[in-house]
Amino acid sequence: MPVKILSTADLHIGRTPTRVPDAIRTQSSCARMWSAIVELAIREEVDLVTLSGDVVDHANRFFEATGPLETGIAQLAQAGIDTYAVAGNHDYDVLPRIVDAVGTDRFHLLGRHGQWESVDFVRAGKPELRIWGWSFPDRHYETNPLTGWTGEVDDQVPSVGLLHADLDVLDSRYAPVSRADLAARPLTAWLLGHVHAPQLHEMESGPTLLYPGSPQAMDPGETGPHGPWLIEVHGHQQITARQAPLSKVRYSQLEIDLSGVETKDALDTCLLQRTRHHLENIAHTSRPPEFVSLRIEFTGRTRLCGQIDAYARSLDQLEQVDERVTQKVDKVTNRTLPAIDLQQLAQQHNPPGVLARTLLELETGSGNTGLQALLDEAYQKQADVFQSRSYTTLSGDPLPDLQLTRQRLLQQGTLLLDRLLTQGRSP
Ligand SMILES: [Mn+2]
Repeated sequence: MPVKILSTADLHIGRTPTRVPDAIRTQSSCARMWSAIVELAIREEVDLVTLSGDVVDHANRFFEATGPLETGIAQLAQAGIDTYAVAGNHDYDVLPRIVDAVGTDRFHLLGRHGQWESVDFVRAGKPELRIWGWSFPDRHYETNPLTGWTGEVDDQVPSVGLLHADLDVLDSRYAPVSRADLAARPLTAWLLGHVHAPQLHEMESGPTLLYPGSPQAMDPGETGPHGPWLIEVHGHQQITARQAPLSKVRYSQLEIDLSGVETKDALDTCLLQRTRHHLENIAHTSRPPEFVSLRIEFTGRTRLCGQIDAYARSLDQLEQVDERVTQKVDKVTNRTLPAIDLQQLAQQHNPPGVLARTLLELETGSGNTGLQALLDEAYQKQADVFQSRSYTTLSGDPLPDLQLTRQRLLQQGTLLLDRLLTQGRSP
């Protein structure tokens, strides 16, 4: 009989999804997701639940997280389901405290103080799965946690490793490990935490690597389906894993190419068609979310380029419903370019001609000294703004580099050219 595992990580209990309407936000809290996960584990009659770190959002969430976590742990224990967890960089301190305060002997926090530890899952007196785990001892951990591994792997018992770590980011402050490091340990699977985007790497040989990801999608960067994973271990190298997309919120990105779209009516039709189609695809899956938060990026060359920004502002009113799924536009980015033949325009000896030549030089990067001076000046002006005393309290955004400066000059220059030409056409 296979061992059935419900695997999740990065629950971040205490948080709620951002950039969604209030009603959706409160009913999609990470604490509620934990209750949904517990229900699913009981309904699916899994043998055990694994949590690969960052279960709790932050140390200051002790009281907020303790209640829901305690209730869930008790429900699982009552259903005869053991839970195995490791702490991550967010809850290295608070998870052990909560476990000490409310824990049962069916909740196992593995690898305290950064020391590898294993526990066997035993069924009918027989060990069926060995669970290894390592917990973050501190907010940061800059070395490979596998260097401290002294574990022996038993050929008779399949084993999984729980680890909160940054994969293939070698200078990470969050327990950097490489795929090769993980593959070198003869486990059946690594159930990882830290990266919020779900990732399944099924290797030709060696352990399966799974980042179950955050079960509740929490911000626009966390696109696609999110939810816990159901795993069946049939033997040492025989494992199946599928996601149960429980997240009620889905963040999405949609690129709409407006090349050839030249009138306002055509733009309306194109937008409605593409967004409806996008929603339809999500609504007609087996377990759809309730809410889709959509980011649109317009691209391509179109005569409407200069009007897209104003058009985009009206899209925050757009709400579409299909079955029981609601979709709203969160943000629109305009990367369209005007339908202008730069080569032809660059032949002219007038202001648009000068601008067209500059844009061509910016595009190809092969510039004269004038271009370099322009880039340096634009870079310096941005730097002055970023380093200005007035904005010191607004930290966060890094100073744009020369490459980004070039892109911005191109974008703004193109819009300026569009404006010059449109003015020229008007009476
Ligand atoms: Mn983390």
